[in-house]
Amino acid sequence: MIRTLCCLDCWDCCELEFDGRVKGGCGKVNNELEKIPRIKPRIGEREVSLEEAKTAAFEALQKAKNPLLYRGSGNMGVMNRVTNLLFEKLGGTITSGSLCDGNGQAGIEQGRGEHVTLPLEQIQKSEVVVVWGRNVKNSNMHLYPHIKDKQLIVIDPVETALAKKAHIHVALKPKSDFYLAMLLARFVFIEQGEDREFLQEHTEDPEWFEEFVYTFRIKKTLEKIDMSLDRLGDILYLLQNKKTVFLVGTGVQKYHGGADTLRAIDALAAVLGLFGKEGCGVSYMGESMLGFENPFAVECKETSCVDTPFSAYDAVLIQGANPVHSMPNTTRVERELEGVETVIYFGLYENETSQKAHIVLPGLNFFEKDDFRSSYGDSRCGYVKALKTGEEGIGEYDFCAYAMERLGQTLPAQKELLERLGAQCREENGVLRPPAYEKLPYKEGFETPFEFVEEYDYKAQNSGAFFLLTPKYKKSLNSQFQRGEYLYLHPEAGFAEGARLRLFNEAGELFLTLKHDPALRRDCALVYSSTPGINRLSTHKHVENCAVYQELQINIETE
Ligand SMILES: Nc1nc2c(c(=O)[nH]1)N[C@H]1C(S)=C(S)[C@@H](COP(=O)(O)OP(=O)(O)OC[C@H]3O[C@@H](n4cnc5c(=O)[nH]c(N)nc54)[C@H](O)[C@@H]3O)O[C@H]1N2
Ligand SMILES: Nc1nc2c(c(=O)[nH]1)N[C@H]1C(S)=C(S)[C@@H](COP(=O)(O)OP(=O)(O)OC[C@H]3O[C@@H](n4cnc5c(=O)[nH]c(N)nc54)[C@H](O)[C@@H]3O)O[C@H]1N2
Ligand SMILES: [Mo]
Repeated sequence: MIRTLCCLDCWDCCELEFDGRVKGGCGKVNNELEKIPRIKPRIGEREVSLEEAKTAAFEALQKAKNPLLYRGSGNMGVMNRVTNLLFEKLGGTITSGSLCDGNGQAGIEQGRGEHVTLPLEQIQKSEVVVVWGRNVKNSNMHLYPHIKDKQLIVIDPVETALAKKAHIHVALKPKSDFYLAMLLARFVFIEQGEDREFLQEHTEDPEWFEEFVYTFRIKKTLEKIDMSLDRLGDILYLLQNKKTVFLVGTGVQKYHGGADTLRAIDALAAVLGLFGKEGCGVSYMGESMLGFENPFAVECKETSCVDTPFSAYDAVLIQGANPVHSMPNTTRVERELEGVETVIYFGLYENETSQKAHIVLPGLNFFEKDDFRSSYGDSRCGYVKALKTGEEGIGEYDFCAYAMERLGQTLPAQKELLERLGAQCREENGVLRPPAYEKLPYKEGFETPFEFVEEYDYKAQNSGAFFLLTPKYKKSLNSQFQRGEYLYLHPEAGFAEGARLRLFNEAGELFLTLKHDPALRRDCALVYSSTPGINRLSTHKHVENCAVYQELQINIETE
């Protein structure tokens, strides 16, 4: 029996057992990971041997004046980062920024300083759970059993499966979370429900913040959120003197104001005194390598992963990513990649990006290589054990070891690198804890007093009739596995089910078939993020070096 950890890019960090068959994990791991045919090595149109693809990939990078490494999050194993060491030696460029949670992370750090992950044990001890823009039943399904019997408040424009079971569902207008947090804070002060002691001890200028929240006028703000005063009262009633956790997801921060929104949610939590107390806290995606001495940290030139100017590079190694689908503004990405002499796709499956590649180097999946897994949602990490040998591709370590040898350089042994990571963790009841793990984060307060959000100068910049929501799909893992294919609208949004519709905005257009879904607001169009072409409708502009996928609204017409 082999025990290992799932490496899919997910909040959960599931333990798997293998005795010829995989046990544990989700359907994607059990049913799909190995069913999709592995991409074949090729150079141009010609299928070649793995050896030839490896040689060609290395030689293209070596010969390039200006090589770029573009790595995605196809595999959460830390060893994937070993390509950094190669690019440092090549004098190449790597990317910085985030397609994912960066906006929210920036907001949290502005308020709290270091962002320490809220451990599962605290969530388990809570009485009230506020699920704020996180689709637990789709994207974080292994958390569900731990919260299903709590008092649930779901804040989501969509009536998700979880919202249907919740005590309160606020189907707010997208992008209005900042205002909701401010208004709730205002009412907590009005009802004198604030945690005075906590505010005085751990926050900077709480009197100023109290005045600030009073500047949000009640009626006007309720309209912005599209919520009734009664609803607000219901939420406040549930939150009174209860152990409360906020489970915040990426949904609230796919906008220009995303960092401030996280800061506002944190501010509300501070007013209620939810930090450093048992069964309380704010959970959001954390930095998975926080506190680690990272053997793959390098000094390289960097460029943004959001609006990467690919054509400025003569060779690009795309590793564990599908940027032609996943990056914002697909039309721009395609144009940029056309200007690159050699695009190398180092991945598992045929997809939008492999179609644009000059060299295809098949990789190995996480069943086929030893690794070390850190996590952004779960306060655990651990060794990942190869369950079988992969014949159809090459692992990141082996490719880099080969390339370094040809450069006359050596790479530390894989085992040594993995042990360097493991040695920094501590074991607790059979679970490996990362160096930054704290049982009760912020128990001693923050490094410096909590800084309240001071302004919100976000203005809607576009005039599309529908907000475009692009959440995660249950059957996909980003663009891997089964892809989404439909547009979803409320039955009363004005279009007939089955219609072929044109979605468009200033970034581009996309044609999709309509399905009705009464769980949606009438002003929202939902297209799962794995749906081919979805990012023809998003902007490559960014804040905090993070993509803002839901910033642009869309119009819809019959084809
Ligand atoms: N099955 C599956 N699981 C996944 C993934 C996957 O592709 N498939 N991807 C993984 C990855 S990379 C990530 S980053 C995580 C992300 O996991 P989540 O944070 O759950 O991200 P999303 O599914 O994009 O959005 C969550 C919710 O936000 C809501 N939402 C949208 N706009 C707003 C808004 O303005 N305000 C509020 N309050 N809510 C809003 C959406 O309706 C949705 O229900 O999931 C991971 N897990
Ligand atoms: N419109 C819209 N777009 C989004 C989002 C959204 O919410 N809305 N979400 C964004 C988010 S949160 C994220 S995280 C990004 C994700 O975007 P990407 O990082 O591009 O993720 P994937 O689409 O899953 O592509 C991963 C690829 O990695 C390959 N792969 C898997 N395992 C390995 C491995 O071990 N080694 C190698 N070499 N390759 C491997 C597979 O072939 C797979 O196709 O997408 C973003 N794009
Ligand atoms: Mo993500």
